[in-house]
Amino acid sequence: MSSEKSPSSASASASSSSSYELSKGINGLDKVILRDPRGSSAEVYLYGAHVTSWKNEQAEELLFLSSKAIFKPPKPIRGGIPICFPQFSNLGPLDSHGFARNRFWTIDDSPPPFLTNTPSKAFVDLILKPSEDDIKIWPHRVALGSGGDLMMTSRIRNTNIDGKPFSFTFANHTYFSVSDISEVRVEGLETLDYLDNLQKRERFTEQGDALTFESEFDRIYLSTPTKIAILDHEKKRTIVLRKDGLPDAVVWNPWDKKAKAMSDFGDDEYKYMLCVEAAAIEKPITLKPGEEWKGRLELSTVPSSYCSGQLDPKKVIQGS
Ligand code: TA6
Repeated sequence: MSSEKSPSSASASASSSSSYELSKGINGLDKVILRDPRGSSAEVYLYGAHVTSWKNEQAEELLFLSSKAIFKPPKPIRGGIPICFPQFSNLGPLDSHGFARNRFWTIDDSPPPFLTNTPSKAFVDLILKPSEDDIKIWPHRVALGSGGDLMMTSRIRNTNIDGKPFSFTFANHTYFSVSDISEVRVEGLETLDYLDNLQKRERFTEQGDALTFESEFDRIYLSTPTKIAILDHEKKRTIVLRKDGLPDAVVWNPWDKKAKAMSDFGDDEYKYMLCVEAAAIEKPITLKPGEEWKGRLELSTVPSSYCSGQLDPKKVIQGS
């Protein structure tokens, strides 16, 4: 963690049902801390509505945050869960990955009603106030489930009054902490088509079984199952991603050369992280005025006795 001004904190409970702690993080940036009585926790910076920490009941960190991460706008924070919106990567006129990750969000004390109940009190609603040229609202809820699961629900509503539709792409660009990248397997993406960002986004079909990593990896998997698993036997842990409204999944590891080229990333840190990103990329989402989109990501951990092969799409689809 970079050695800048130390944090301070105060507890707050905005809307009657949620409780969280408001605190000063690195460089005095505002952050929210969510705690579950059983010990799990999460931290969200208002800068970028950026989750920078998710810990299980044993207080083990499950997300990767670079030791060189820069907590100074307009630089996005390297690690945790940046939100790529309203544009993924360079798929449009905006800066790479859009502006949501380097804007200041605010805590929304009166969020629009959530249709689904949030199973715990530990949640916070964040909203990106529209700037002069945007008249859309983006309520975003980060919640910590009673089992330590992390849930993120993003909603985009087009409130345009001039009848104009609004299109966007989206990703929860999650950096997971792994014991050793060369020992990790990703399940649930076998046999799927993907766009290879290392080959001008040419389209290929995934062979083999689970994904393993031995060099730079940057792919957009298309129309994936709703469940994907990251198996880390050394940590005796499997992280399960469940996603809704986010049909695609990006898998990224910069490996050594790209790692050296990134000033806010340690040269060796590629060995201890893997990005698996729930996303909507291949088919941009278009909202007519008054329409709303919702994307949901739920992260949970299971002991790695969970046997491999359970998430092979063929098996998942056959429901065996
Ligand atoms: O999600 C994968 C990716 O698009 C890679 O191509 C790589 O650029 C990565 O995101 C990081 O992007 P950033 O703009 O945060 O440096």
